[in-house]
Amino acid sequence: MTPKPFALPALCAAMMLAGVATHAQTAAVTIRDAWVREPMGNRNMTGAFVVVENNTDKPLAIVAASSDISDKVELHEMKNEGGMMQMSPVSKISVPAHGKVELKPGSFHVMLFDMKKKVADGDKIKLTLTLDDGTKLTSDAAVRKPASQR
Ligand SMILES: [Cu+2]
Repeated sequence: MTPKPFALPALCAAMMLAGVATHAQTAAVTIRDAWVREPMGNRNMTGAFVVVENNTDKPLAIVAASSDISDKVELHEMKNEGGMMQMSPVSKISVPAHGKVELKPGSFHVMLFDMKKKVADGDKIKLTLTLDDGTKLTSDAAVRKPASQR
């Protein structure tokens, strides 16, 4: 029995279509490189950082964050005010259409307060961000000691 010569191209086309559809669905908004700063000394609060990419045509915003390790999680911004680094809560963090926002030390970040247990370099916690359109993005965030503290 020899396969029908036209069977293979038809299958390929079907697989390509399926591939494109799946890709478009999963890539609308992505979250990556989540990490948490190892708390300094005996403090039970710290910052969490992540990159959020918006591949859609409409601007989005991060409006809330939550974590399995803390019931008090805030969105923060760190700014240089009169030579002093000050951080303050913000109600949202914009993610431009076809753009990204990088939550990083010295800039926007997620603040975890009253952490339920001590975490150290190598641990993992769950970090969930909620967008203004209702999307929830969850990621495992690795606890790391920043290079400057090693
Ligand atoms: Cu903060």
